[in-house]
Amino acid sequence: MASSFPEPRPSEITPRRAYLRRRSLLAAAGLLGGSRIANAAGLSVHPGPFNASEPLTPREDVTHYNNFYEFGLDKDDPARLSGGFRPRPWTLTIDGAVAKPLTLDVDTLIAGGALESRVYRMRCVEAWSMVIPWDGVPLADILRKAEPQGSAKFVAFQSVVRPDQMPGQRGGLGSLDWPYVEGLRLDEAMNPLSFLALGLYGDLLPNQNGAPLRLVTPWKYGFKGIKSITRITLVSEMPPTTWNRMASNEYGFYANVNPEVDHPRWSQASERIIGSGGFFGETRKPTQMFNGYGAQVAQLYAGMDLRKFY
Ligand SMILES: Nc1nc2c(c(=O)[nH]1)N[C@H]1C(S)=C(S)[C@@H](COP(=O)(O)O)O[C@H]1N2
Ligand SMILES: [Mo]
Repeated sequence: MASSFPEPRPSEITPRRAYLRRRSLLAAAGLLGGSRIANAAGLSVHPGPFNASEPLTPREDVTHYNNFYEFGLDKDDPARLSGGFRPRPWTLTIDGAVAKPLTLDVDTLIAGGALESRVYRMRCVEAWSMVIPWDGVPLADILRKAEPQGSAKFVAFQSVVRPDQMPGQRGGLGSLDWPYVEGLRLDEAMNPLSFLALGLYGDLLPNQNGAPLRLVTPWKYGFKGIKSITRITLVSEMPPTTWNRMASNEYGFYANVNPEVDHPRWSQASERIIGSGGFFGETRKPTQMFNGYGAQVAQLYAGMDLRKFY
């Protein structure tokens, strides 16, 4: 097993005060800022459904506490090391078991003016959580354009491979196999909650959050939310997924948030709320089944043993 993800990394167990101090040192050295320059455009969006009522995680935390191994393993690596990534122009290909294979230009999709905003809870398998305002389009709308055929049972997603722009892809041992891949069952992908995010906090998606577009499935652990997607392929068999390939006893294909099924190395019963740090440190709260989205998704798993299909 080459990589140790997601054994909570030093950046996570670092007391928050020390972490912030480290960040301000980096800022003083001019090492922060990442992609913000390229992403100044405000998006035109309309409010969508399923908005969480919890307080939003501050933008600074959403954009500086990231998992994006293509840019490094530490939480601050993606913001620090993604400034040279060029997410435009960009095309998304949809192929496989579809009547109409498509190649979409992402800027055309954004200019189409149909973006909606959604506030989703996000729960990482490492037992921390955020509440994030995304801007994007329902995944089902995009898949329907390609007209999935009867043989399509699963949806396979693939991230970009650009070792010249992604320092984490240049390392040999100790990293993942590229490209990062993920998958959903077709009915999960068509569920109204499944979302392709193109924006965050009303601006274009920053590089570190998966520019120019990434998946968001808020009832699943964060690692299902594959970033910088280039290809979506409709397939008949369950596709391989990056973390399942790394450690299948720790990360299943479904990856539904489930406080009753612990990770082999830690409890999933509660979560650390990122950005809630005050004088007494960050707050924890109990984790909810399906991250609180059971009303929307529980029927997808009726009759399945969720201890077996984790
Ligand atoms: N391509 C790619 N996608 C990825 C990852 C990654 O390393 N590479 N990390 C995943 C994990 S573990 C999490 S928790 C979320 C983090 O998304 P965020 O940084 O926008 O919060 O992205 C997911 N998508
Ligand atoms: Mo994660």
